[in-house]
Amino acid sequence: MTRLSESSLPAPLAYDRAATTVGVVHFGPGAFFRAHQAAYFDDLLVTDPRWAICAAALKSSGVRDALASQDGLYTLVELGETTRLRTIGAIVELLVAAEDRERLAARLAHPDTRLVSLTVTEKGYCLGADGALDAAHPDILQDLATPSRPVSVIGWLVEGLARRRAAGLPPFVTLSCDNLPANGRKLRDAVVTLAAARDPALADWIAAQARFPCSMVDSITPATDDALRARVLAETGLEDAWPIQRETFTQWVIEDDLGPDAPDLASVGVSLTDDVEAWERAKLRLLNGAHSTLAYVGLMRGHETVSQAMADPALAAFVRAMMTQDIAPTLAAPAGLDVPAYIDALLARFRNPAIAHRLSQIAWDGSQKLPIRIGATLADALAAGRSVARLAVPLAAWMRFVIRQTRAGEALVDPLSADLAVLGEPAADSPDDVPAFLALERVFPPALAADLRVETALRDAWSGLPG
Ligand code: CS2
Repeated sequence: MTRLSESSLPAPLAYDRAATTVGVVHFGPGAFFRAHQAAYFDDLLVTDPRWAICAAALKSSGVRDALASQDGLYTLVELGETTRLRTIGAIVELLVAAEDRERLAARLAHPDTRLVSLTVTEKGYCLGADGALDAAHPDILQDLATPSRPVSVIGWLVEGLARRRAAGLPPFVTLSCDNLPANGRKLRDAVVTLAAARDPALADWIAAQARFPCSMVDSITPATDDALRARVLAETGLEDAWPIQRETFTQWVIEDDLGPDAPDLASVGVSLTDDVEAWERAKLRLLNGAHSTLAYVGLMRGHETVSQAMADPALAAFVRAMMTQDIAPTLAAPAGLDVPAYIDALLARFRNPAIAHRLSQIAWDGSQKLPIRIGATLADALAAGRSVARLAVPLAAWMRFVIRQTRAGEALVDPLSADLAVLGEPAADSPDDVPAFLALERVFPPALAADLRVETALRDAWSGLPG
């Protein structure tokens, strides 16, 4: 079996890889990044060779090990009415931060590196419940003790920026691509806070000179499975250790603050706007909020994938009602976004029969995702005096999911898994468990937890769920 590599490529890429230079360092080379941002840069390289990518994982060597022997190349499979396969060549260097410290630091401090992007998921930001850097986070404590040997992505950004300042170089632009509201501002605050503990002058330099634009990213990307590997082999005749699949739809909206000397991302379909927060909010609350609802409620109703959950008429109707009646009123639509049409388009994307997007994948990290996806909407609805009956349903379903997983001895994929297991083990799986969950401050801000309307809605929602 022939392995995908530069020498086995059946057709040449649309650009000369050997002539590219690394302009981007990306932290978190998971499936989403390879499905989304890397594809945009792959398009950009056709006209501008300065934007090849060095992809860095913090600890895991899985991506490096899979892709290094195929020259960083991988197959991107777009699943829609027609299926499209393309080879992405934008990643020309693969590093593991914990193993390649000096190379990564040098790459961050290289004059050609102008952009550093991140997909490290919500938990990678090491933020507390208030959205500020969690100074008690074990990785942050370590970065405070040994700043030149960072372990967190925040520590790496500070180290990279410190080296650039020492070398008389301008800062790189830091671009968060995670599903967090105001992701760029949160990242800037976290970086400046950590830098201030190291050197106040460095923090001042970052605050004054570095850019941290916010961005909204979107493309549904189910995890790679053996069926995808087999399909790629069948269609290309080449073995690819880690192909990626995603829907055809892809969207990237970036705050128009990339500064001078930025990649011309608009030329490859990226929207640059002054109103990115409104786009982020609409996407996080409608798409991701509906996703998490389909995940926790859908799993309870015996479904495995998003399209199966959408084929359940009662669940599909519930999700639509939640989007139109509970979430949409909390959104100020940005110019160019027709919210009802957006909801219809999202529901159609969820029904995409070409995609098997596992609900269990979306159910990961609920403690991190739910406050952003549902909790914030619920708080707005309370403030406006509207009912929170429907919005309580995904939260109650998550609580029951935690209890059931714990009882079944299934490990929860969640940074709070230990705390959740402590709640799940003695739970009665009855509405009387609600107060114990509400006491989780990392998930439920005290004001929300103390509001009796919330507890009542959660108890009612719990009783209304199946089983
Ligand atoms: C999903 C997202 O896994 C999840 O939690 O809701 O990954 C979702 O598919 C993307 O944000 C779509 O852009």
